[in-house]
Amino acid sequence: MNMLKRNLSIICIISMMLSISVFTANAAITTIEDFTVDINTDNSTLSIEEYNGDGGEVIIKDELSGYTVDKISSRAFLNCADITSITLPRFLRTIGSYAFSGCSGIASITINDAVSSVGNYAFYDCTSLESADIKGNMTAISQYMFYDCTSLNNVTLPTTLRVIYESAFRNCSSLKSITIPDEVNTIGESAFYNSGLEKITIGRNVTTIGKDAFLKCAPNLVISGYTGSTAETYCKENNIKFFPLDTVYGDVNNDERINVKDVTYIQKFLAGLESAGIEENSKSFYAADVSGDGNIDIGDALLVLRFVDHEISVFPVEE
Ligand SMILES: [Ca+2]
Ligand SMILES: [Ca+2]
Repeated sequence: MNMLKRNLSIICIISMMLSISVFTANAAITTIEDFTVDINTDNSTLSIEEYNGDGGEVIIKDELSGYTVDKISSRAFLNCADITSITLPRFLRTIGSYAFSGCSGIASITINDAVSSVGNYAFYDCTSLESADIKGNMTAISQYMFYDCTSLNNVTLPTTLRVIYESAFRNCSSLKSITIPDEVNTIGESAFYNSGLEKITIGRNVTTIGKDAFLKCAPNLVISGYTGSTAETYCKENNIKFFPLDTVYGDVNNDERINVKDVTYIQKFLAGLESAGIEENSKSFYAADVSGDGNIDIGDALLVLRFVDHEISVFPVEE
C-alpha cells in the first residue's frame, strides 16, 4: 500500500512538473495584432512566428506590446501572396529561412541596418519583387536567398558583405546589372546562374568564384574587374568578356604615360605585329580603343596623337 502511495505521489510530482514545463513553453507563444509571436521575457524581445492577417500593406512595428521585434522566424510569411508590401521593423536582427518565400505580391524590400542574418531561401519565389535594398550588417547573402525572383532588377548590397552563397540570385532573369562591394571575397556556385546579368562589377578582394556562377547569363555579359584578379582569370577560363577597371585610356603600353609611343603601339597592332602586345579584352586593348567603338583602328591612333598634341583633353570613350 505504502509502495503504491509512493508511486502515485511520484507520478503526481512528475505530471505536475510536466504541466509546469508545458505551461512555461506555451506562455511565451501568444497572438499580438495579426501575428503569432514568441515572447522572450528575459530580454524583452519577441520573434514573429506566423502572420495571420489578410494581406495588403503590412507594417511590422518596432515593438509589439512593449517587446522589441528582433526576429522573423522561418516560414513566418511563407506563401502570403496577398501581401502587397512589407515594412520591416528597425531593430530586426534575424530573418529565418523561407521567411518571405512565395510572397508573390511584394515589389520591394528594405533590409535595415540591424539585420545580421538572413536564412536560406528567405525571399525565394517572390516573383513580383523588383527591388532589394540591403542595408544591413550582413556578411553573407545566404543560399538561394533570391532564387526565382524573376522581376528583381535593382539590388543594393552592403559594404559589410563578404560572401555571396550558392544560387543566391539564381534565375533572377530581370537582373541586368549589379555591383559587388569591394569587401566581398567569395561568389558561390551558380550564384547568378540563369540571371539576366549583362554587367557586373567585381572588386579586388574576390578570390573565389564558384562553378557556373555566371552560366546562362545574358550573351553580352561583361564582367568588370581588375587586371590580374580572380575575376580576370575566371573570364578567360569561361570565355566571358572582361573589362579592366584599371584601364587608362591612351596608355596602350601601360607605362603610366600617354605619349607618341602609345601611338606607335597602335600602329604596330594595326600592322599585325605581335610585339604590340595588345590582346583582346586586355587593359591595353581598352586603352587603345579611345573612340570606344569596340575596335582598334587608325582613328584611335589619331585621337591619341591629338591628345599628345593637347588638341583634346579627354577621349570620346570617357565622355
Ligand atoms: Ca604609355
Ligand atoms: Ca576604336
